Amino acid sequence: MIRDQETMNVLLDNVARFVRERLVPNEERVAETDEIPADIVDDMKALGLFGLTIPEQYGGLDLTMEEEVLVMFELGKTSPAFRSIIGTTVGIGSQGIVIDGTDEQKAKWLPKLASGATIASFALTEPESGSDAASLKTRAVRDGDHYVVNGTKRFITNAPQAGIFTLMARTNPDEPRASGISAFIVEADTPGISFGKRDRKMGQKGAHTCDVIFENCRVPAHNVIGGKEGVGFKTAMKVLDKGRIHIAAICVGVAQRVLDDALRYAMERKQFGQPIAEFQLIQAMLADSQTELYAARCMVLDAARKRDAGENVSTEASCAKLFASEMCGRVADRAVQIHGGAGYMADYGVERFYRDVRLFRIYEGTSQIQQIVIARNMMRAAAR
Ligand code: COS
Repeated sequence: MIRDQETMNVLLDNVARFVRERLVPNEERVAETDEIPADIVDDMKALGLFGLTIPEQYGGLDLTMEEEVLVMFELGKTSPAFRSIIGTTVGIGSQGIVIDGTDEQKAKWLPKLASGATIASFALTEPESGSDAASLKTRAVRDGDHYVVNGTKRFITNAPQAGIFTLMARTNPDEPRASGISAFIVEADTPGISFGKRDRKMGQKGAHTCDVIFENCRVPAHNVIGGKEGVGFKTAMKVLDKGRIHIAAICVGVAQRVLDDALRYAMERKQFGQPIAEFQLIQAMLADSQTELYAARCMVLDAARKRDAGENVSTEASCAKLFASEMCGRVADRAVQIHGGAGYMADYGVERFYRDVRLFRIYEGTSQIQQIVIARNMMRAAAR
């Protein structure tokens, strides 16, 4: 749902210009330094990018899902690390509070997230609990008006920058699966929290992940999201349903960027006396990429509109994330191929995207987890 087309056009123009003029020229610098310059982060705050999905009453833009994916189509047209620095605050780090938080929790945290003053991060994955998220072992034991948290969270995006974590921990040890899990808001400077070394990654330089270690960390009981124990896994799944549509939209944006670059290269690069774009085997790669990109864009928009209409989009979110992330991988692979030898060389940038997009098929649920979610939902619907 688009609430006001004119306002939306202004926002999309602003984001597109920001990507073109501020982010694209800094891609190599970010890749080399593994840091997003502070002045760029400040500009992102000024543009309101941290508050895209925070309700207006708390200072955000309160974008609908359709509006959010349209913005991500634009923001995707540059290195994914730029999206990543706002991504957890716009998405998985904040949405637990937005969807299931109490009024007090919203009033306390959302304004700081909307302005970008505080970065939110999502702490679900553990050393022994990845795809099987319900098996997580981090414990939160009630002690008076606090919980004492012990455990380790792994590969946590933006953990080094985070001001708060949406933490999933087990409050009921007698329930080894989902119903024993609660969601918490945990301030990053709470005593008992420490951080592992920054992970060294295949790509997405400038986006940082690390372990977050909780040792007898005392979290106020009123920080249980929604004030209710035992429903934290459901909160996490609701957050991921939304997050998966967001990631699928980013995949569309990045694929568009690399395809644009490949097309430009194919039209400029001459071999056998003519631009290589004139050769049908190159055209096949361009056309297949365009077709798949179009399909992914349609899927993302449809899933977003259905979510805006209040429908359960667990299946559509997984379908969109599965298809768009796999599509993006294929498009990046073809873009390298179209560039030939230049595609393998760092100076042309396309190999960097090839490495960057590999993550899309893994985080916020691997392609195989999306397949499981889709098939299970199909079987449940058929059984009803
Ligand atoms: N929305 C709301 N509730 C949901 C839900 C959703 N999308 N999906 C599941 N639930 C509920 C279920 O209804 C069930 O509740 P009841 O017991 O009351 O019926 C509960 O959550 C447990 O669900 P389920 O039994 O399906 O859980 P499983 O352990 O079988 O696993 C998967 C579910 C595999 C889908 C989940 O673990 C998953 O998504 N794993 C990937 C994790 C991931 O994406 N990690 C990335 C980290 S963030 S970068």
